[in-house]
Amino acid sequence: MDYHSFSFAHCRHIWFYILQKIIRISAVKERMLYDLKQFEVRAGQPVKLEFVNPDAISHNLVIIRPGTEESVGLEVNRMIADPKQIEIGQYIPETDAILFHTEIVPPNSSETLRFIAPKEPGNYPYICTFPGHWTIMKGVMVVK
Ligand SMILES: [Cu+2]
Repeated sequence: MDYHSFSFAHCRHIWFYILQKIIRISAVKERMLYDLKQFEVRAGQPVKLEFVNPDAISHNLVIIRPGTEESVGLEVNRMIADPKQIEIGQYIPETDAILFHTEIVPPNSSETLRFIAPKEPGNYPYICTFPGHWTIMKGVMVVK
């Protein structure tokens, strides 16, 4: 169940807030890195993830299925070669390998993602799909 199919009535239940995992990840200034390389959540746990970008260039945060880093990255590379995609400027390939993602977050701004962690335990990579970043700018969400 993803966040969007989670009804508001449930969200307002006190247990939702008690069980919710709050994560804050920042881009590292002048480096193509996240300040958090790994975090843990429980399977099916509500997650509030704040992504902060204090850097001078744009970044995003894209959570993908285990083992799909290479294939998503290659699709991003293909998008970069497409002038139409550069104009759109979001670099989110149409693939079910992508579970949750922020928009491209401009310098000195942030975006908060709310989602329900996958039910399947595993290592879910998160990557920045801004052109040229995905091979370096990444981390792992460990679902237990
Ligand atoms: Cu980036």
